[in-house]
Amino acid sequence: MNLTQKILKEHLVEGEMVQGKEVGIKIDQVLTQDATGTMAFLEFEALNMPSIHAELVVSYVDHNMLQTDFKNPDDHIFLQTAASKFGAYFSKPGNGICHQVHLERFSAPGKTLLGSDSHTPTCGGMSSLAIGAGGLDIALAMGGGAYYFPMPQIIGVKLTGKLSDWVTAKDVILEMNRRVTVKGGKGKIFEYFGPGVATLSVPERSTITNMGAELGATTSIFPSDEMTLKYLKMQGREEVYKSLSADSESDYDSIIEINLSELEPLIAKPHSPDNVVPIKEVAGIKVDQVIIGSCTNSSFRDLMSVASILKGKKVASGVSFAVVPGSKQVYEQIARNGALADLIAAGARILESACGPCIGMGQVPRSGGVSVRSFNRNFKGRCGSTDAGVYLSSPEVCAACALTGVITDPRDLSVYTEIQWPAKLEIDDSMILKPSSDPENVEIIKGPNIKSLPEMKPLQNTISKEVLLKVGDNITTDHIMPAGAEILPLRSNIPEISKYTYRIIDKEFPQRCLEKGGGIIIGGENYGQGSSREHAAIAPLYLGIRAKIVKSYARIHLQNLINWGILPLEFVNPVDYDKIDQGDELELVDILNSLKHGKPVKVKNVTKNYEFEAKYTLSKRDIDTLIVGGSINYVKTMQTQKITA
Ligand code: MIC
Ligand code: SF4
Repeated sequence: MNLTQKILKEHLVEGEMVQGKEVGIKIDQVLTQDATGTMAFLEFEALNMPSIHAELVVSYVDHNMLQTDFKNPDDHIFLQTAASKFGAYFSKPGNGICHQVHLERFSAPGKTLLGSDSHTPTCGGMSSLAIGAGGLDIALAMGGGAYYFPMPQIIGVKLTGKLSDWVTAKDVILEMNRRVTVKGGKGKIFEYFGPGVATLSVPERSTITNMGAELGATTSIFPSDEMTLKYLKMQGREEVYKSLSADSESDYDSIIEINLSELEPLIAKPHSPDNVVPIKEVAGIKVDQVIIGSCTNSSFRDLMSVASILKGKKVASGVSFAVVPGSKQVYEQIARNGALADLIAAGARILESACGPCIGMGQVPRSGGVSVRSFNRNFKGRCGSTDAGVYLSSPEVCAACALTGVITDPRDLSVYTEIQWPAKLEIDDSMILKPSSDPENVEIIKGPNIKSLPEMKPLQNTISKEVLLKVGDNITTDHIMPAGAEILPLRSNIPEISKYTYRIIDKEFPQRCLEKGGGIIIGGENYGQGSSREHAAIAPLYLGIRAKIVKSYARIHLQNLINWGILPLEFVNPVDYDKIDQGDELELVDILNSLKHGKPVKVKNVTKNYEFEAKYTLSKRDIDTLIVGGSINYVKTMQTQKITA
């Protein structure tokens, strides 16, 4: 067996490990972050679950960090009290980005981890089977429920050779993005193996598995070996170590080979993480801003490398340069060993440990500006400006650009220095709070920004509605429900946040939905790629969207639509996509019967007077969930059935 199959087998509670068939797995660890966590905990409450049953649940605060009014601090205290009452650990604001902290302090080889964030696969670098999901799936897993998903194909990624100086783990995943594209990983798990693996440290492996999210993959994973043990020892957690790997090469559905020695520094151009070219193709472009940080590249290794490049030098006059340490541990470590002083002396603006600019929380580039970042996503508008161009590259490339003021191949810089890791890192878990030992007496504090969940209604047999929006391929959840400093604080207030739905594409969309009493959305390939935010399903639901018809869906968004009772249909014939226009009146008939019998749904275009068929990729559980109006209703129905039985 390969490593993925081994972990899945050990956690399988339902189904068969046959590609495409639904499997249910036991989840050992759960992580939430504040921007999705408020919903996850409200949903956990709505499901009437008295307390947490998963082995470990950690609630992180890392996204909504700006406290410009009461909203974000209200969310923080809600999350802190809810964690304390229900039995979760709480990582305080300032302790770091969920994925970085989880990797350092909690992840363990062979564990399953479900996280309400699409970059949860970061812990795949620690040999965890780590999957991102929407809030409702998270709420169920916190209660001890299984996580269901279609059994993916397992793709082996064989690494040979060794990275040359100035070529990094980021270049490995950028190369994967270049080859596989943002939609090529759907329904796949990428499992790394081969002699090159041993040359990569755990944080480097985690850079690769983190940005595997940008392939649309279910997750990515590395074996657990001497490097894993070394990292766990530095974290003082060697007791969780176990050696894990695949049995043999022949165990993969297919194999991709990457010779690390042949890679060169790469960069993703605006506005997609798969728009990857060798750095020399864009070298010389003037740069206005450089930022190092995000869950992809903000580890001790990354910041030490940047500090050693900048030591004794100054950032170019035209560049605004910011550094965002990934965790308190990283921050404290570089402060104590002097690297922070080197960064400050070079002219860096040091931010608190958080997602920050990666999610548009500050540091928006100037109009038409060029920003080079060590992040994982450069979707249009995500940085807070729709006309700025964001490039994604390694911390080393970022440092080179900061020094010269233009896009620069770091190989043109000075001599390369190896990073020296200490035998043991600064360990201080005082910002991770344990759950209360007296939960009965903990009061959950809900400020005025925390509103209740929208009502979920059973699916109707006929939907007769207008097409209120038609969009193209690769629409991201950042398009559907943008983030940023203005909108993110509304994550626990659906009526308010719904006013921003599709804002980047069509500002009038929410108003149109309200005027028309809801409608249908038409989309292209890979619809809903990117983040796990279920607000991209809940806000349209609140506006009256009950069905979408697209060419294909991204994994997490599809599950979020099902969980919230929005009918996710797909075109059988792509030509039908071309024939529909925004404003057409569609009639979806005999929906319930079609779903129950596994038949396509008939759609009549009333405006243009023709009919076509729409298909769906849904398991029996998904269909039952949709019919009753989403996961909360489904679980309640199951609970009632159990009681009456
Ligand atoms: C992101 O990187 O887009 C986010 C913000 O971390 C999201 C979660 C969210 O929208 O809250 C993700 O990746 O899932
Ligand atoms: Fe935070 Fe950015 Fe990572 Fe998302 S991708 S978890 S916003 S650092």
